[in-house]
Amino acid sequence: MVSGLTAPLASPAQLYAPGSYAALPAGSSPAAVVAKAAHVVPSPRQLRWQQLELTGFLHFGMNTFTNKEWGDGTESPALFNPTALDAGQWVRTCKAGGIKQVIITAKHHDGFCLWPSQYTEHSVKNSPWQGGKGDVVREVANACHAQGMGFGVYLSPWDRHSPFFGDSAKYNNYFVNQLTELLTNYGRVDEVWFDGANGEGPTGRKQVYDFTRWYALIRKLQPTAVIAVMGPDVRWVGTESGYGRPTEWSVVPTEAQRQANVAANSQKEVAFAPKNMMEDDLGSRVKIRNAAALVWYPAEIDVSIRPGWFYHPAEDGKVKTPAQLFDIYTSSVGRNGVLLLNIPPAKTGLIAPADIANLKGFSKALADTYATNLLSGSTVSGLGTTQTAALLDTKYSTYWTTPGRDTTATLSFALPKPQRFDMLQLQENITLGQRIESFVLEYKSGDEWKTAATGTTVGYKRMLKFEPVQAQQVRLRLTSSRLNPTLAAIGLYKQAPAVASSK
Ligand code: FUL
Repeated sequence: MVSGLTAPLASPAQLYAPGSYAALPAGSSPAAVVAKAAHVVPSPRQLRWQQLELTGFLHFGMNTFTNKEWGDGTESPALFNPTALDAGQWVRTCKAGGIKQVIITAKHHDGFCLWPSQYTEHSVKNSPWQGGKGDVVREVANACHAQGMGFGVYLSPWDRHSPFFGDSAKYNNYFVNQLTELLTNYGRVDEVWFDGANGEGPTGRKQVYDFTRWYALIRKLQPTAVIAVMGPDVRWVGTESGYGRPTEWSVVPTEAQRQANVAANSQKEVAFAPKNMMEDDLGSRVKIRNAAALVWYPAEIDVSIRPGWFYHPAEDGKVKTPAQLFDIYTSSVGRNGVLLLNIPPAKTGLIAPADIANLKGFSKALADTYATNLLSGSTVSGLGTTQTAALLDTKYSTYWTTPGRDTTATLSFALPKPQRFDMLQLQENITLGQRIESFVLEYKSGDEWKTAATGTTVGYKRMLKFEPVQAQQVRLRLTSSRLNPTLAAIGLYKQAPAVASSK
């Protein structure tokens, strides 16, 4: 295995932006470790990615035609023949659902390439689709660029077709050639997704991936792209359920980037059983205390709108409902993560009606829920509340913080009139780091302050749902923070009736 990122990298400067990595000298005191952690910040590419919030996955390829989840690489290119492929429809559907960037499976584990790679015959160029002249990657890239959407590529390291796989040097060259095609021929690429899955098993061919070389190539050809999962910029959350961790730190020990660990926890068989990557948290004080170094490595939560990653006609009745999607959204984006929602096009080359309808219902529920911040117009008071206007001004760049060295604070809100609400949303200004460790939302009922919700981390965005309460006086108590807490936004909302739940 190639050395993980805890071992000295050949060229860390290529991988880490200033400020997104901090070495911890041996013997650092717990307080020194916490202070360092509080100052680690996202790179510009990570910040851009985090602010997308909702991204889309398009699993489409040979498996769509064989009705499988994993192909073995022996499938004939003749099977790939969508009759009405329209990448414009894929991207429009995603955009209407609030998605800001899509990733296409340019090559899945079966090795079949959705673009006419000059380095293999196993591609669309030998399929009947468009007489072998088609290029799915180009159609998706063009549609994204035309519609103002981000564009990303999934390129499976595990390749069950390539004769080079297992002949490490040859395969790494093959992979670099394919990456070069994808990163030079299709305009701007915003995310490169390397899957950790490998089902070869002990009797299979053993391939040593040259990650250092791949990363350097990406940094050179597409410096603004984030490298996800088996990569240094974006961390796989560790589940395919859509539900992130309630306590989610974006600053974690560099050990979390070790590719061997990611691979060990990734899918080994078609049916996925998550292993131990879903530890309660990866970056609390206890978890970082003995780290050699810390890095900004935020969580991406991938989940499919259907049971499978690829389209199967038998799953048309099992598309996640708007209420399920909303619950996933509040438990992924609302837990300091980016949601990567898979919407697999069907064999025709179009996204199926059920997926379109449910996505529409979901985005309508989002718009309805967020139409009104019930704290708008409130009078804000409390200790150290000099820039409270920033809390409600809907601008992310402006923020409130405490004076001096205060790491706790209470912000009180007197609403213009009593309101009924069942969801809290908070945002830290992560350009200054992730700092908040615990908070409580309280409301006044008669003469008594009652607890509506309690939480740990906030990060870029935190949502908490609770039983509906009615109140005119509310307060947020920030009870622990690694450094002066910052808040770019606070909101109270009433969930749209179509999706309301109280988790
Ligand atoms: C997994 C793969 O094995 C699945 O087929 C799918 O692509 C998912 C997103 O990642 O590891």
